[in-house]
Amino acid sequence: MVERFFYQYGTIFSPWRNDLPSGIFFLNYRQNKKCNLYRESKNRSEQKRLFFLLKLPVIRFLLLFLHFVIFRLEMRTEPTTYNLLSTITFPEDLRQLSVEELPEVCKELRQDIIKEVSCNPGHFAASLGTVELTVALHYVFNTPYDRIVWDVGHQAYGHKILTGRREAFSTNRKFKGVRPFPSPEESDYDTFTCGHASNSISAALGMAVAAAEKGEKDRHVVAIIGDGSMSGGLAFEGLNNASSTPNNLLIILNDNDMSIDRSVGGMKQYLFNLTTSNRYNQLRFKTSRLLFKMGLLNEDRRKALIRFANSLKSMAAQQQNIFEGMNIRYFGPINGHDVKNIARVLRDIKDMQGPKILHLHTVKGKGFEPAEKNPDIWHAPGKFDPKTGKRLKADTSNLPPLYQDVFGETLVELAKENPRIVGVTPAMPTGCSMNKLMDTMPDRAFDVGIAEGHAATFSGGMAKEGMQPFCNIYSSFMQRAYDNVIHDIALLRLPVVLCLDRAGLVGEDGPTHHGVFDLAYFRPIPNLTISSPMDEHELRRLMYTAQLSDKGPFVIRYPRGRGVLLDWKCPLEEIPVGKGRKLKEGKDLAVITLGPIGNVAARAIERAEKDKGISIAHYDLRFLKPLDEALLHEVGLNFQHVVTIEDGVKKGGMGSAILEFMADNDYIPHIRRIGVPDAFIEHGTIQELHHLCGMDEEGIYNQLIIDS
Ligand SMILES: Cc1ncc(C[n+]2csc(CCOP(=O)(O)OP(=O)(O)O)c2C)c(N)n1
Repeated sequence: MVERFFYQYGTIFSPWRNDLPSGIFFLNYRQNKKCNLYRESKNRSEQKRLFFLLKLPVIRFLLLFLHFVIFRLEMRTEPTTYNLLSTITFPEDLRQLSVEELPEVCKELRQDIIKEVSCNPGHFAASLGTVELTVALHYVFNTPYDRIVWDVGHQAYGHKILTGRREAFSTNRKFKGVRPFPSPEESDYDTFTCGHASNSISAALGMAVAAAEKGEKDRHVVAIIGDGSMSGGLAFEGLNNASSTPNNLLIILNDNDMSIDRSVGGMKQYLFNLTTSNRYNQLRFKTSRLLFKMGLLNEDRRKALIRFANSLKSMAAQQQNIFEGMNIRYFGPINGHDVKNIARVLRDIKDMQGPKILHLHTVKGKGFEPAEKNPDIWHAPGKFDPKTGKRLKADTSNLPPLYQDVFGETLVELAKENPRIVGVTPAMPTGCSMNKLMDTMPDRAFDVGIAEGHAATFSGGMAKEGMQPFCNIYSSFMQRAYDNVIHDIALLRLPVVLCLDRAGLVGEDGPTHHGVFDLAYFRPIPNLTISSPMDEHELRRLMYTAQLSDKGPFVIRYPRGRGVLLDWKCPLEEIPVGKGRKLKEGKDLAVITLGPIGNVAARAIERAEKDKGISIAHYDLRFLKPLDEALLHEVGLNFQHVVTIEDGVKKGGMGSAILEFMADNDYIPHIRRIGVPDAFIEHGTIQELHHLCGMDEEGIYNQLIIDS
């Protein structure tokens, strides 16, 4: 209303309009014209009128200021327009409403998500696509007694808002605030760990079977999984088991044809082609219910009948429904944005015996036009203007590049020279900048879907046949491919370059996404080379080195975010494998670092030397495996005090390797290890978390001066 008033009465220079410069110019032009008129005007009333006109810009400015204040207040306080949402604290409140009121709840919920995420960034488009589903689920099911298991959990913002966290939602993803993904430690409505894709079916099946074991016949369990996550191997394992274990699990397939980037692979095509008629399913459901009531059908006969009906249907449609082929009853596809219909269908099917799947078609980013048009960009868009959809991006032109972009650009450069190079990514082409290779050489880059284990083994297969794969997997998701790396790559010493993006603490995505275990989990594996660059030049040189002949499996880990060099395009040169560098001489203390945290350590060393007059040597180890034994002998022989610093868990990582080396070689320096402690680290900015773990400049400095 306020907005409309000001637009109507001429706030030419409204901050929400893009035409600010031209607006001001227009104003100045009119102003000059009026001044001349004033000077030339003869009678008093005309002068009065023109005087008022001259004051208009001032009045306008005051009105604009008022407008701005009101707008800020509106953004901060509870909008009065939330007639229904403001009455819902928990799903019990939602369940008091009539079905007719649900569309309004959805509208307000969507508005709230847009408002909140625009100023407190997080995952966005996925939650807009599940608004209707979320409302219908909490309306129909008796949550939290009934269990809802979200897959990944990036689509569950609506769920958080409806389950007691509406007020706190402005702290979403902030240090000590609402967690980035549903977590049972935060709420009873969050039933399982969320973060890594494709686990919902297995977890929910476990819960459904547990409920049956405990005799809790009235407890329902629902898994919600996206089409992208459905492509993960774990989801298929869950489906396979669900089809043969007695259970009443309901799986909801949230099909928006998107992963973070566009969905890929056969499952996507399959879902697209699925032509099962909604009417047919409705008819079959109603008939079987009638037959049950008449006593003509029981559970045993039902299964045989379903199989018979499925085969008839497949014959008619000339297509087998993959789910029904597994004895999982299939419903849909239905419109995922018709909340009343979803609620009705859920009511109809919730008490059916046996596993079932409901297929929803949804639009990622629904209700926010820019997000509907570009759901990949709007997966996690950063801050934006909720009215215009303009993303508020900081000027990064004078900043060092993102490590992921250095990877992406260098890969293209290398691939141009080496025809054996191919790129492999499990569903993260944009996230790891493999899209650069995809754009330049589409036939040499492979997005294999959310399938980390497969990505590793697939790379192994290509390497076996003479290709040189660069397989890029986020450090925390690489946990999924542990056996594949040992069994399908390391054992045969296949030359796969495993690039671990997002290694170290990653910030707001929290404990499920921190890439802190890789050094510890890869270190015991024979045949692996494990490296971490301290800066962009080192990353490029390591990538170059890794693809030279006979290097075997080669791990390169680097963090989320930006490097330290503006001029990052150095010549590509070989680095001797297993060779670290002495960055600085010193007498009193040796600091050994691995990876970019070495830059923070260098600053702390400089301060400590200045403040305390101590002399500190600094070594960049570069390779965790093989260890630079000459470098470590030098340290063991010359230093009583050693500090190791790594952006990974202390237990089993680089510090542990150095402790072992010193013990094995009878050196007895006092070793202080800086790294991630033996705990799951919460979410917050990377700076906050480094501070928490004593890994920021201050924390390192304090450790360095302890013995001085
Ligand atoms: C094991 C694993 N690999 C990769 C990711 C990164 N990731 C987060 S969301 C997402 C896309 C999920 O797609 P879908 O399940 O279809 O959900 P949508 O975003 O389309 O709603 C991916 C790849 C992850 N969370 N877990």
